[in-house]
Amino acid sequence: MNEAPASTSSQPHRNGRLPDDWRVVALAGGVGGAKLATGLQTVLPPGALTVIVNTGDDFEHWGLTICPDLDTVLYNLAGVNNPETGWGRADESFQVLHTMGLLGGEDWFRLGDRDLAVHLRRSEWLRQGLSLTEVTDRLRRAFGVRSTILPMSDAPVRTLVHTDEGDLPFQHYFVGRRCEPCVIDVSFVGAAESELTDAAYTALTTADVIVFCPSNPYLSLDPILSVGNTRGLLQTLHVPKIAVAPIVGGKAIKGPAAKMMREMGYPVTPVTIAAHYDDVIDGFVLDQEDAAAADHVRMPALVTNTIMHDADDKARLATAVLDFAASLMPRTRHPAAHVRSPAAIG
Ligand code: FO1
Repeated sequence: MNEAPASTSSQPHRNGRLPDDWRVVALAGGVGGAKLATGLQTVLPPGALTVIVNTGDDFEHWGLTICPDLDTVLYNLAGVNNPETGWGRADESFQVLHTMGLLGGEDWFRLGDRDLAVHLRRSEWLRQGLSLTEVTDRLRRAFGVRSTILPMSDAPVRTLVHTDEGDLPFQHYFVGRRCEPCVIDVSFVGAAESELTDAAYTALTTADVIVFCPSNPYLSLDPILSVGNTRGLLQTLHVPKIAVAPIVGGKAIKGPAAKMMREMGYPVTPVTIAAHYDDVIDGFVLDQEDAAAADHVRMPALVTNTIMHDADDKARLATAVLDFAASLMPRTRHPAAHVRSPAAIG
């Protein structure tokens, strides 16, 4: 089966400074991460991209295992995502959800009919004893996606949002309560005891470039960094590690990142994001609207247009990120010789 209506595999890949055989790993959450991952897939040679995806948003619903971020990345890389929401399928219907509501079932989380088939199949394969990594790869192949998609962990990790209304499981905070409660802190239940999958570990330790996609740092990328000793592992990897700011002009590109930052007492600027990743990245990309903030980022910074409306925007940003990574290469490959440029220190 190939569910993808149109593979992007025929698109030419970039001819920048990055060698063709480089392996790129993207760390991604939901919609923002999936957009940049799609751009990276477009501009890289087939098979060069691996996306390690947050599974802290996963939950059990209708007796099924739902993995929203894995599915968002899958649908975007396959080109079958809903372009308005960024999550879920295009050309979706909601007959099952409607009937579920009529039967008194839970209908606050909008599972579409096409989407539901993925949850049914995933849950069936998990019950048969396959790992989430194996299930995700089966789905990837079925949808004709040429990039590797990996869950951060095969063991359950569940994001818990500590709010002024008490502790809320992630989807109850995000969808059920529309991110309205005031966030005090976030924790990742099971993360410390779990570990990166072998596939994710190998991808990271053999990567030539690691990209932190413009996902919510606190809800989407922190869960990945919190799995076992992933943060410590990243600190030891001397390849360009580039983060793209999800905050532009004092607002989140999408989702509750800016609101959460205010609630947790952080200035809503890309500088806060760069500082958050300070120990694990060596390059930072921020939007041209925030050009002045680049002077306050304590590492090499690239100022560019980070807004991704369409496929060209995604490819353009991906190319800019990869070229920036290539420009950092000599310094990061030889950390002893790493000299920060005075202009970038600010
Ligand atoms: N987000 C919503 O805001 N409302 C929904 O009803 C909803 C349903 C949904 C179904 C499948 C799926 O894969 C994602 C879905 N999302 C929905 C998105 C999801 O909750 C969030 O985007 C992520 O978990 C955050 O990255």
